Amino acid sequence: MMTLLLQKFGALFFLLIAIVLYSGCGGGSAEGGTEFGNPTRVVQGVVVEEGESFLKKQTTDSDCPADTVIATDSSAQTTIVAIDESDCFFDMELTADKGYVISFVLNDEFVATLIVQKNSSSLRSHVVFIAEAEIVMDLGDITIIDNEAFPENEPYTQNDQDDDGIDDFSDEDDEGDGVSDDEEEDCDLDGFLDYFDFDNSDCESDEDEGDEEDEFIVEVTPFNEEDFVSLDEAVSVLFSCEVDQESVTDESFIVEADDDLIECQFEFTDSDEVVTCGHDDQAFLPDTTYTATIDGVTCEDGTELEAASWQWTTDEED
Ligand SMILES: [Ca+2]
Ligand SMILES: [Ca+2]
Ligand SMILES: [Ca+2]
Ligand SMILES: [Ca+2]
Repeated sequence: MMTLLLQKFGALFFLLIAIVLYSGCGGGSAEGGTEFGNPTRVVQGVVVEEGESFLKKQTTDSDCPADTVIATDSSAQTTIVAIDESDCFFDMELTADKGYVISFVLNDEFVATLIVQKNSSSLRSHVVFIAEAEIVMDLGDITIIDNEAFPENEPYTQNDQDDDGIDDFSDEDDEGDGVSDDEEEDCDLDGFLDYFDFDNSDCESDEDEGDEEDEFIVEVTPFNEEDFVSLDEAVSVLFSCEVDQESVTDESFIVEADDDLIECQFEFTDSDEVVTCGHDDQAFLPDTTYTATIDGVTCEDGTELEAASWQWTTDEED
């Protein structure tokens, strides 16, 4: 049985709990999540609305688009800091050599999740890896557009996990273990790669997995268990091989909810490694859980790709 049916409560679910817990502590900055004795690194940035710049922010007294930052690791530990309301600046100390989902909150309500680029050809990612380093990780102006937040300075350009002088954004094997980034597995497709995911409990045991020669899904968007997904968001899959376009059909790539079946318009990148289900004429239903199932897609050379299934929940209507 190769299908991964993933039922896990993801990091964003815990984010919601964190918001509830935080709202009960009456404001102020709660420090937590850094483990004693482990190296830490400071992460800083300024939250801005679309079209604003840091300079404008300093000369106007418009309100900040968020008042709180929450960093959630793969085991749902959170670190929460307040954003300075005078200049919309924050800094937070996080345990290094871990990945985090970083989210922004205003008046106890979710505003946006930080979206980053791991390299020039990756799908968008919501997991920020923080490598150990002496220097601060400076995200610069963080522009909030709808429920996504985009950093001015990409975090992966500020990491060099294997200290070889090539930053993680440019390095094709970040931690220098001989396995290229494109082949690193994320067995539950939640954006935290296996080697820094502290909760792989929903992944199949080694015996169930195929041999190492198998081709597989490298990453997906929306991520497994993502919340607040926009109603028009396309579903993209990065495969570990060039796919046979003819094997991608409404039977081998299904996107559905209990009461809704999405009619995908499939698009392929030039390299045929990324397949996208566009649905411009048919938005997702709001506040609904969708499941994508890939089963029967093959590589150009005929190799069968591992089947997988993952899910996400859409945003409420605007
Ligand atoms: Ca490197
Ligand atoms: Ca890399
Ligand atoms: Ca590697
Ligand atoms: Ca994972």
